[in-house]
Amino acid sequence: MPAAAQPIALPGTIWLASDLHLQEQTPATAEAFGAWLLEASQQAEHILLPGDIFDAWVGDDALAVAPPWLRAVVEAMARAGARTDLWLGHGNRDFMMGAQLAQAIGARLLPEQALLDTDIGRVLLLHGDELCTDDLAYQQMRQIVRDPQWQAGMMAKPLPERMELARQLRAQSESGKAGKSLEIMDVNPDAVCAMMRRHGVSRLLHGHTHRPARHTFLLDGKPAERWVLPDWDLEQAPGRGGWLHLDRDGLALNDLTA
Ligand SMILES: [Mn+2]
Repeated sequence: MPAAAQPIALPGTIWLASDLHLQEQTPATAEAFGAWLLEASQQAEHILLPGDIFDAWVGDDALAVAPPWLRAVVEAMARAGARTDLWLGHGNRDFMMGAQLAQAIGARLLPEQALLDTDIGRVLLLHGDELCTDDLAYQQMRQIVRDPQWQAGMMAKPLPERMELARQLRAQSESGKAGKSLEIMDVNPDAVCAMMRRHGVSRLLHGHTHRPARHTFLLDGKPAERWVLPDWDLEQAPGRGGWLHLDRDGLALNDLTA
């Protein structure tokens, strides 16, 4: 996939959510996501889901044997996709989501670095993991698993084997994170500036770091901003979660639990 694709024209209201990390053990988060999708499909012209909606995705052929919780999520996404312009992006967990899933939910796949022409001008949308350049071990693994040849080799393996591999990768990632500092797992400021320069944007939106915020700074002497999407976890009260709202009046971070 080309890194810098053509800008996508998205006039009107946009709702964005990422990092729900849905899995069998997150029924409350999945239910909240279903309710959010319904509201989003009524309020927004476009729904953008830039990655880690699922805590793991081992291939679209898993749809055929989807457990009830996953079927319910996919159906909720499909209902939203039938009403609204729906876009799905890859995270570092669900990077194997493909055309079959997109088609099943009536979505289109976002490029890895998505330039969006919105009512407030051009913005760059990423999942965000590629900006965490201080985490060398992660970036090495990212290069491997995002390689189309590696993915094709993966898809050639039987589904149960891929499920087991995903389980192992997740356990590895969890234990790997435990030994890393919080700074290493955040975005690198130089990587942010380089990415924004490369695309000629003053606004960057991303998820991944689970640190919802609006950061303002100067990029080559001009005002710039970076909006970070929140992660979701509604399994224990009060829980957390939220989304980014974009319309002609600007951007706003909305708290789901407020
Ligand atoms: Mn992520």
